[in-house]
Amino acid sequence: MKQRGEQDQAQPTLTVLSPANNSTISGSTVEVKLELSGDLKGYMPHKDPATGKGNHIHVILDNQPYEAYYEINQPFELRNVAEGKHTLRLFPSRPWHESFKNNGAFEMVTFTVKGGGDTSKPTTTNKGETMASPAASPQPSREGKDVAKSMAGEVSATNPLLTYSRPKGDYSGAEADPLMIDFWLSNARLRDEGGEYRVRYTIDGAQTGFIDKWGPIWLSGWTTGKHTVKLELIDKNGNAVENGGYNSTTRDINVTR
Ligand SMILES: [Cu+2]
Repeated sequence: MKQRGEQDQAQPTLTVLSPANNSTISGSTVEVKLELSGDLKGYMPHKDPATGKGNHIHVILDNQPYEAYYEINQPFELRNVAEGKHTLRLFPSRPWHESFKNNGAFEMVTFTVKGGGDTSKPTTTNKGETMASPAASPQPSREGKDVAKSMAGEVSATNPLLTYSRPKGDYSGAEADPLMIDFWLSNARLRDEGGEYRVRYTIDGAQTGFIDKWGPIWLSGWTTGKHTVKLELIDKNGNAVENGGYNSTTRDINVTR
């Protein structure tokens, strides 16, 4: 903590240079380029090679689990993106994956991919004859991810929007106890902060609780094995708030010892 200085009190402002909002991208590789400004207090994404940890940006294609982007002076490649309309949601995060929640930290852009698909497979004619071989592999030094197939939801950038961040994936040992639940909230205030909304979490389809103040919560007592975590945005009448399907998200996680 001493080494980190004041950076956890930073107020980073994120700007998406690429893909531009409402742009069209040719081909299935989408280059993400970002700029950080504002009151950074020394905050800068970077992975420490020794520990494999560090500040990073959470990059969310459509409503898939986020990818971590560490070296923002180089582009991050989303590879094998399907043809069609997509959203990208991004926000800076600390080494322990807790997001910055100040104004300006969150960005959402919508873009369209033309000629996307599975470029690892050769292009073939309708008779199955190979026309072209797969392109050369991307430079291994470039950060990026082969993404799963997904499309954008019919999402409004001005309506209440809940963006699921953590937990996701695999946790082992001390990492799994406790586990942090963290999310981004746009265009909505929670009940204990002068608003009318609540975030409902449901663990394994059964154990339910509410978050009424925007911040991470930590839950203990995870048994070894698979679990589901669902986050939903709930209005004052107790109903789920719809926004392109993004306001109700379930992730599978796996806890090992
Ligand atoms: Cu993270």
